[in-house]
Amino acid sequence: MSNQLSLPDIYLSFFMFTTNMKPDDLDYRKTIIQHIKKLQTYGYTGFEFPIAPGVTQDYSKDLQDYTNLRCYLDEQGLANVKISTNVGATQTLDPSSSDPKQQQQALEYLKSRVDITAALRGEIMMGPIVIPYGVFPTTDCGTPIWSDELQEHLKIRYANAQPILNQLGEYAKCKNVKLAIEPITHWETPGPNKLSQLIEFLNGVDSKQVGVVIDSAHETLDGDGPDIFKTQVKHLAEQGRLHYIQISPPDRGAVHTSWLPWRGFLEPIMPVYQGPIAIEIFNAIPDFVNSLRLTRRKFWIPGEDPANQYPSAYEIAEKAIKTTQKKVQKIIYPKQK
Ligand code: XLS
Ligand code: ZN
Repeated sequence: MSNQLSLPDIYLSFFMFTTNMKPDDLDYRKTIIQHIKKLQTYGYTGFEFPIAPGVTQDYSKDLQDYTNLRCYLDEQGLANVKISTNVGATQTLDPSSSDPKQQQQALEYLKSRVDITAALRGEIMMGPIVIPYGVFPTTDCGTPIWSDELQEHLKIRYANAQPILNQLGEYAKCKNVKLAIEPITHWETPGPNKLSQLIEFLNGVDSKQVGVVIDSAHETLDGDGPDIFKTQVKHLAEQGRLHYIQISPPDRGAVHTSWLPWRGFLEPIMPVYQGPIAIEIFNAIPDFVNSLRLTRRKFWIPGEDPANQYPSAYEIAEKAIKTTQKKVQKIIYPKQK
């Protein structure tokens, strides 16, 4: 029996190494090349680049820097390497703000990130681009807002953000970039935490350029379980909004030794999704240790850290892709051994 499904591209998130690609840093460019060339030998065909918000808000400089970075990759023989971008809203660049001026600034910022994605020849820009990542709302006196009150608060914020995301979607369409919004666990961010919340949000956004990334870590922690998940994936695929998939274990660490519900997660996805699968591992780099309360050891980074007896970032990345390929293969070709 012939099977129409083919194996997806597998990307690795640069969160294994950094939260900032430092596109104007000529030394770091060489490091990027070193990582990519090594990781290609394991089978990675693309990479997810975190695009740091930057401090200057000089978007034309940012665009030039990332354009130069792409040129450099091309010159180094990496023209075939695919790139997606990981972008977040920030506390001051927040499309869900109730201040129209801030919303416009957020729109300009997010458009600049679409431009960067296109300059990298990327077709997917993903991440928490509706509510700033990790910024938990408080009352004016600083008391945290949770549960029902939080959901009421978020209703207003989502309604604020919907028209902005729609405009961003129209802009991104001209640049051939899909926007994949990520539901993220409540341990990390106030919302959207669940696919159901994001689907409701998207009901108020016309542009189908605006869709979702489903990350297995968040889905496992905050999702609604395998039965509802099936119907959600089907619905999103029918809408043309299933833009991106990330494989990340619940502890955000090593993939090959994790409780990842491969079958329940991938079975509904694989028949309706043709895009790449990105492996996202949060290495214990300084930017993550506090915010994610990482107790585990750092996977030492070749070229940056002294070698030790524990696994390196490369070893973890190699085992992650092998495991993922095996699991995907089992679902696409269930009869093969
Ligand atoms: C997490 C996300 C990522 C960051 C925020 O799963 O993929 O977007 O956490 O930048
Ligand atoms: Zn993710």
